[in-house]
Amino acid sequence: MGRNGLRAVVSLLAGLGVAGLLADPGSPSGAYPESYPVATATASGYPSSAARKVYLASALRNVGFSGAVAYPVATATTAPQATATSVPTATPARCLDVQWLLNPSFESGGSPWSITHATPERPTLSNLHSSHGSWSFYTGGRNNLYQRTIQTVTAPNNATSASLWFNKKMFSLDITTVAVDFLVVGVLDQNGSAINYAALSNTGNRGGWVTYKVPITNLAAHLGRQMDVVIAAETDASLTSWWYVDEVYLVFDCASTDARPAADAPAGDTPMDRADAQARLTGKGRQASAAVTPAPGPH
Ligand SMILES: [Ca+2]
Repeated sequence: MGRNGLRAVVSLLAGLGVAGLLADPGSPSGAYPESYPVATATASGYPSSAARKVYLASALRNVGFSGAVAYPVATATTAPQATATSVPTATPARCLDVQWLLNPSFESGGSPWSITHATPERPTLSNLHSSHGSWSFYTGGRNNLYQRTIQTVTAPNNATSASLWFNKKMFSLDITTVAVDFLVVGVLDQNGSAINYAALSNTGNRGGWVTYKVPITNLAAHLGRQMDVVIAAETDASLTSWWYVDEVYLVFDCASTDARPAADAPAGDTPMDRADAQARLTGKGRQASAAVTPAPGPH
C-alpha cells in the first residue's frame, strides 16, 4: 500500500472513531466471506458500508484476528474519500456503532468465551466449518448433552439500539418435524434474566449458514450494566444434533446498522417460551464444570 493509500485508511479509521483501537492487523490473507448469507437478500448488494463498519469495528476489537482488516483496507483504497466522508454524516453523535464482543469469530482461540456447564464434555472450536475465517464454535454432537458458554460484557452508557447477531450451521441425525435438540443463543441481564434470545432446534435449516438477529429490548435499562451473551446447547437421549456458531456480534449502534432486513435474521426457528429459554440460558439446576475456555478439537 502506498503512502496515499495508508493515509486514506487512517482517515477512514478516524472517521469511524476507532483509530485509537487500531492494532496489528495481522496477515492480510483473509477476505470477507463470499457466502455470507445476507448477501443474497440485499437488493443493493452486500456488504453495505454500515455492515463493513460493524465488521471493521469487530476486527479491531479482535486482537490477532488474522486478515481482519483485509476487506476494509481494500474498500478504503479504492474509494477513500467517499467512504471516509460519508461516515460522520450518517452517524448521529450518540451512536457508538461498535461491535462489543471479543473474539467474535473464534479466530483467536477460545478466550474470553467461558464454559460454565459442559456435560458430557466441553464444547470445542472447529476448523471444519466457519462463516468467517477458519474457525467456529462447535457444540452438541452427543446425547444427553447440556453445554453453556458465555462471554460477559458491560454495556456502554450511551447507545441508542443494540442487537445480538450470530451465524449458525446445524446438522442432525434426528427427525425434522419435532424439536428435541436445542440451541438457545441469547443475552442475560445483570440479574440473570433473559433480555432476549433465539431458540433453534433440530427442526431448523440443516447444513447451511443462517444469520440470526436478536434485538436487545428495553435497552435503556441495561446501559452501563453487565450482560452475559450465552450459547447453550441441549440434546435428548438419542439421534444427536450439533451446531457450529460463528460471527457472534453484540452491536451497539445506530439505526443504520440495525436495519438489516428482519427477513434475513429470524428470531429463531423453533417455538420456546421465555421460561424454557431462561432455564437453558442460565443452566439453573445443572451441574457446573470448571471454568475453562473452548479449545481446538477434532470437530
Ligand atoms: Ca470464524
